[in-house]
Amino acid sequence: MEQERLHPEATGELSNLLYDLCLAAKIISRQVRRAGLTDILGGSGTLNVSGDLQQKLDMFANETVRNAVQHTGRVCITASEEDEGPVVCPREEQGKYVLLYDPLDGSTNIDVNVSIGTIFSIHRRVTGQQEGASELDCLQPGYRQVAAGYILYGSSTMLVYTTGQGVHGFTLDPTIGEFLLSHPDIRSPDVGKYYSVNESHWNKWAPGIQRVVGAFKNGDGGRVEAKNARYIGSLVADIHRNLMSGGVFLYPADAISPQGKLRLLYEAAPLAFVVEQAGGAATDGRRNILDIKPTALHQRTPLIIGSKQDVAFAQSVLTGQ
Ligand code: AFP
Repeated sequence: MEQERLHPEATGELSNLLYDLCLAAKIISRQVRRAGLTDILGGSGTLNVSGDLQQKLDMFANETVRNAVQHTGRVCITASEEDEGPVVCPREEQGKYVLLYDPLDGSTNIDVNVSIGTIFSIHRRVTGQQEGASELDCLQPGYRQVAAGYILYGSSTMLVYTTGQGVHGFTLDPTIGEFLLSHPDIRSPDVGKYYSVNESHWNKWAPGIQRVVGAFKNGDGGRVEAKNARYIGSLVADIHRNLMSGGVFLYPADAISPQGKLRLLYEAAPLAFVVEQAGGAATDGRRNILDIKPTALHQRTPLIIGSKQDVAFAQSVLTGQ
């Protein structure tokens, strides 16, 4: 609301959309906190469009986010990592925003009580009222996002978001059921103390990536100091830790996945917007993640993201500069 006041032209719709997402986050958080007590752990028996086994909580979160925004008149279309195609809102209810989201990232960690998260990305629609919303609204480069963020279901539940005016963190106070501003204006250190990567893929990486990860591990003749390793396997949790403490996260391409594993629209672009707004950077090895023009909803991208100087070092090695 404070930031909305900086924009006299603002109608309040974006703030209300963020409130809708907060409501979804509270419902998902409640369910995550009770997982294990209720029959909601485990696989649902279905695969998502990327071939991953869908967990029951994945599907619950997917529906919860969509239901929270679909009939509000603020959104015209939604697309989720868990659905094959976009879901267009009823024509008479189509609003001016587009919501892309990963409802529950890190689903292999659900059953073992490790932090998981929801990621969201908001664009302004590009289609007109006449033609109606379509996939075109979803296929926009990351630099056009009007807001992005994540909800982390960790030791506490946190909402971290940006609208392009810095990054702000809110912690859910379960006693009053509200997100309270706990981390205003989050800044990421320029050089990180952690590197986060799944090193079991080492033998499948190209020599450039091996050199980058080797440098983060052992140091590189004064260009990079050796770092400590931390890898949770839940992107939101790994990014959040590195954002707060300084660090670099890598999910590179490898011989089996030439585009890496992570999705551009639901994971890489929104997190890149957050991390850049906190003073960090994100690249696919050659290009700024926010400059990539998507051609498919479920497009994947290699991702190196985090403290600015560490990301710059990785990119300089990978581009041979
Ligand atoms: P799931 O949602 O299928 O668990 O994938 C999580 C994820 O997309 C991301 O959150 C992690 O950083 C990454 O995959 C972990 O992948 P690896 O298991 O290959 O390290």
